[in-house]
Amino acid sequence: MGTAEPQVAAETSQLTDGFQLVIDALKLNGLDTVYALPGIPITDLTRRAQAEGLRVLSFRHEQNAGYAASIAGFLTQKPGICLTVSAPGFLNGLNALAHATTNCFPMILISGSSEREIVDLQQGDYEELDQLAIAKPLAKAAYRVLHAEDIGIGVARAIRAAVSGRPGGVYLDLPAKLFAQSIDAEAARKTLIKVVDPAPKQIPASDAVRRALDLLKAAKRPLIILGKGAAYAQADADIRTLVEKTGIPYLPMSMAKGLLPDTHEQCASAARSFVLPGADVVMLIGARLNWLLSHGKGKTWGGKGHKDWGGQKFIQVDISPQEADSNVRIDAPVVGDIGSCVSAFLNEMKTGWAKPPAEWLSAIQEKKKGNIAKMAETLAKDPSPMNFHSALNVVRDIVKANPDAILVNEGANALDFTRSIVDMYKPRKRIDVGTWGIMGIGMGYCVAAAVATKQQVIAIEGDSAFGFSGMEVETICRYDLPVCIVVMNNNGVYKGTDVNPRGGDVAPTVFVKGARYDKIAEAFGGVGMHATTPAQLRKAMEEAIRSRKPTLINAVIDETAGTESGRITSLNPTAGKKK
Ligand code: ADP
Ligand code: TPW
Ligand code: MG
Repeated sequence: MGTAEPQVAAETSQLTDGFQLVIDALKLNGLDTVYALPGIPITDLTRRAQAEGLRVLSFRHEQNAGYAASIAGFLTQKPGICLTVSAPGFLNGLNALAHATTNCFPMILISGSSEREIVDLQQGDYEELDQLAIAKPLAKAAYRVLHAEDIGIGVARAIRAAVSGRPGGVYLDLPAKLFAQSIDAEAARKTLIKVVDPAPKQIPASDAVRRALDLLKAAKRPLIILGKGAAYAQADADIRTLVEKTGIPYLPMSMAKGLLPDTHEQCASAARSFVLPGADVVMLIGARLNWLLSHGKGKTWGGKGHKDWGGQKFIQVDISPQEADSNVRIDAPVVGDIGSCVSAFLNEMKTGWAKPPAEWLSAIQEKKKGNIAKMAETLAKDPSPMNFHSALNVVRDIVKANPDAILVNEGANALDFTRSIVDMYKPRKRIDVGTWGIMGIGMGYCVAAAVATKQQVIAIEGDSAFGFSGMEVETICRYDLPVCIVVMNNNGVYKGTDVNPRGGDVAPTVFVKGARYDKIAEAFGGVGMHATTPAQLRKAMEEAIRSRKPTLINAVIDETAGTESGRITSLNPTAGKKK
């Protein structure tokens, strides 16, 4: 610098850097929470984000941070942000990214990465990995930003990709060098984008709406199936009006429970095995005909053989035009966002609607009555040791008394029994293993549910399921979150009774017997409780909810209770062979 003048100009012009621009871009778009695990090259990003007022939740393992981000996306319709270091941290987070894509949850995995020139020549950089290439097949979209002035575009693209159309997981690769790049602050500010209308409405075509309603009107035994897409859409009042106005019985998929209260008279959950094969026209709203619905065919649907069509006609309401005909013929696809589709149905139905034939409705009521009475009898028993039913009878009462609490649920028997026994009363209050039936979502979901909704969280966890994310109890205690974890402790995967015929090591499904999971909470200053009876469990849960303190209840369950794989024993090839 030869003269004094340019020096002065350089001093007065303000500089910013890559770290700051990432934070500014997130903030500008209302993304105020980050689920993270610090380390090179993102340590300062977590610090500075916190200093700038973002909520930075620091985890013990990236997988749990990722699951937290994914479910935050489901609960809020804003992409959940997970932030990790390069290679191993990225790979730990990748599981959750794939999970988000599979479940149609909006999420952005932001990972720091190593130096491009070295990675591409495979010269062995610190934590070298071609992350972008690896993320691509598992993400809805994947982007890399190389220059600070492109951070605004990169974040904007990631947001749009995550929440528009069918939501999913997006990967954003930010190389270490990017963070330190300096750039004129005023020029940089102009590169940031506040995304306008990130998830535009998609209005269904009127002929598609009419086609669907004509089919539904002509049905003798109609059924509506609500999936987690319907829960995600936040069109709760219109969905309820549609169900009530048509008078059609409905089945909620697991995470759609509570969209209407499970105790609603049109809820057909307690007659599931009657309504699926019995229905002649089925309207799917935000639910796919995947394995969870036996692919829309086979014996579940009244088909003669394993893969035979049961004869139903299907209406499918979905934002993805590719979803229709994925498993069976869809006679009336309605493509659009659920809010717009349901309101189009309601508009078109203004002329009046006749309830379904009384025979169908009364047959369902009959079945429901029988099954509910049978269940009530089982729930009333008080066996010793406590079993899933007597423990879940307590959880059922607690959830009824606290309908705003969010229920997190994973395990095999611990999952299936909870889903069928514990009624939900409000939308988006039940979050669980989702489309893949994965173990490990538990504690990450607890953190995100508590942080994103500020509500009490109740987690019902199989002892195996809990183990996948158990260390995050420290995270829950650190942030003093109102989470009550109940570990259904039956000494193992499915049950604790397997024996190794050769002696020596215990069987692969068996854990340390009589383990005291409650001590884990105590280790971090939380409340640990040990419950061997329903009365003790009730008292412990009531106290946890009253105090809103992080609590872990070790609920001792009869190790002989339950079945292998819970309700999906038939999917297990070994179990199949035994028959
Ligand atoms: P479930 O497991 O509850 O049956 P799925 O995850 O299989 O639910 O299906 C959810 C479906 O909802 C997906 O096909 C997805 O495209 C769709 N979906 C998600 N959000 C919306 C929305 N806002 N409008 C319409 N469809 C949606
Ligand atoms: C990531 C396979 C399905 S269910 C389960 C496992 C290991 C645990 C069942 O035992 P738990 O429940 O939780 O004690 P309970 O009540 O029946 O005793 N790895 C992943 N996901 C899955 N689904 C598995 C393994 C599995
Ligand atoms: Mg178990």
